[in-house]
Amino acid sequence: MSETSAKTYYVTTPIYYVNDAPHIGHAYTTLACDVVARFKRLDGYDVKFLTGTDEHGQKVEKSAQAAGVAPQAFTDRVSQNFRDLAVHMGFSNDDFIRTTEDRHKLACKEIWQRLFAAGEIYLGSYAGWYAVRDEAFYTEAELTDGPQGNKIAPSGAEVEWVEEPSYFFKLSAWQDKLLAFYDANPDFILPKTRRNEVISFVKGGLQDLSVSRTTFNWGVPVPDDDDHIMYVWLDALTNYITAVGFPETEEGGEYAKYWPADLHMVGKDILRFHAVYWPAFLMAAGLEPPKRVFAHGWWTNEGQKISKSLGNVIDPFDLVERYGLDQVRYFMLREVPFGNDGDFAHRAMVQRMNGELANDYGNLAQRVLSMVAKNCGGKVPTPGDFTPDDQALLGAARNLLPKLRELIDVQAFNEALEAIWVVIRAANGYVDAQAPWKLRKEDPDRMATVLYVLAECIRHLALMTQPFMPETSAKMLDQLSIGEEACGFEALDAGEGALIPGTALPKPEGVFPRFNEDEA
Ligand code: ME8
Repeated sequence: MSETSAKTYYVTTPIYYVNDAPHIGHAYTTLACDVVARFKRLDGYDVKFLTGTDEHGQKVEKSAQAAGVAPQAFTDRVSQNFRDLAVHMGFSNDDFIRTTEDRHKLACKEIWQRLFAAGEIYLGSYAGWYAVRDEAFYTEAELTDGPQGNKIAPSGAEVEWVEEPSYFFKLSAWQDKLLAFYDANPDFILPKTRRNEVISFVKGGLQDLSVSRTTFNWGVPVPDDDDHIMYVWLDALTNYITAVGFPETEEGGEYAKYWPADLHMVGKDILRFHAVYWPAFLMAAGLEPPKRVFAHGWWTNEGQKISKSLGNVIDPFDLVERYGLDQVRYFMLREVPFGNDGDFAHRAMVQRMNGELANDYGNLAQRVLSMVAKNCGGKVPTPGDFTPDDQALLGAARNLLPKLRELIDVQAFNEALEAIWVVIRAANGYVDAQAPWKLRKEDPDRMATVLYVLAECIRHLALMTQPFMPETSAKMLDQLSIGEEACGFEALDAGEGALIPGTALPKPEGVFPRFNEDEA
């Protein structure tokens, strides 16, 4: 493994505000990262997959006050809900960071000191608009008038006027360097439309950014000035380097191994922080910016914007309970081109669950494995020579991996699933065309070959659906008597992992139940 262990991959989710219970947006962002992390691990990479919670700032402090609890006790409680979500959704994160941890405060102090020492931070005073919900500063020009004559941020959040002493980061000085950086790294921001938005925002001119607050104290104190706490976004973004051991950057440590991160996955609403502020902070502190920021879209619920006031927030725990874990994982990544907004509709969920999962994929496996159980003594059949049709199907299955690699590397999950489904549909067409049930009497040797080809095709499919649907793929692989040691993508290569004729197989069982409206 020495050749493959050199390949590393670091993927991160945003760290979630603990003002609220986990919702579909959180589950979605982390799911996308989970699929990438699982894919890369199966493909031989040494992966670090990070998620966690953003626990400082005014928004969290206010939520704690509303709950009548001290902020630390409040964050302890809510942070746990996010850990529970990770378990519930089968997320395979390697670390879970909380910004209230000592390791993180240490990293924040260090990045501050580096910025200060480099002359990138100066003391001044801030007078302007602030939205607590977004934890963001807005210029007058960005605001619109709300229904009561109040000012509203582009996100719809309420803003308040703030005047206080503040440290500033010299963001204005980074405009040209950021534009040069985007230019030199055309895939730094994906999708492309988002990249264009960021570039025009930066071209429009950058103002220095307020990076400390004095009117509350739930945050990391500014080194050498206790009156200030660090702006929650500078604190929060730093989590990505805390988790790889910053300020320890020595050879042999995690920072040297994993930084710069390969992928920061974020929602479209927080792209500016990740694609403008974060690379500027890092470059100003003499550190390397990440390689990619991908901004995904937002979900609506049955066509309606999701909001607490509308009472239509989607609870991921309920979804899994209702439809099944892998079904939900599949739906979320299949339903929309990743990057676009999507709608969570019950009808669409059931259609995919019954059509693509139960009928196309589940039925293929169930039909083939039942025929093997009945007609081949429950053992992997022994194939004869392969016909061009056999070779075409096997070839299609074997050619999938390079395609998936390319698609996963640009976070095109729905296209990756479509590529897998092209092979599933081809396999179903092959079953119908070859009609192995007829061959049983007419030509049992040919039947054995056909069933072998199909079982081998299903092995490929089950291996490649693992990142998306780990539980059901594992069940399918069990039914093919594939041990854990043969579940990595290297088993797809040279044919060494191919099914061995004569291997006893367990009794087949369906793995994708249909959703039955009446029973539900
Ligand atoms: O922004 N559909 O935390 P957060 C899809 N703490 N995604 C959605 C969504 C929806 N309806 N609603 C929200 C923060 N999201 C900061 C991050 S990182 C250094 C700090 C997504 O708890 C949203 O786009 O508000 C964001 O990526 C995440 O869920 C919510 O993050």
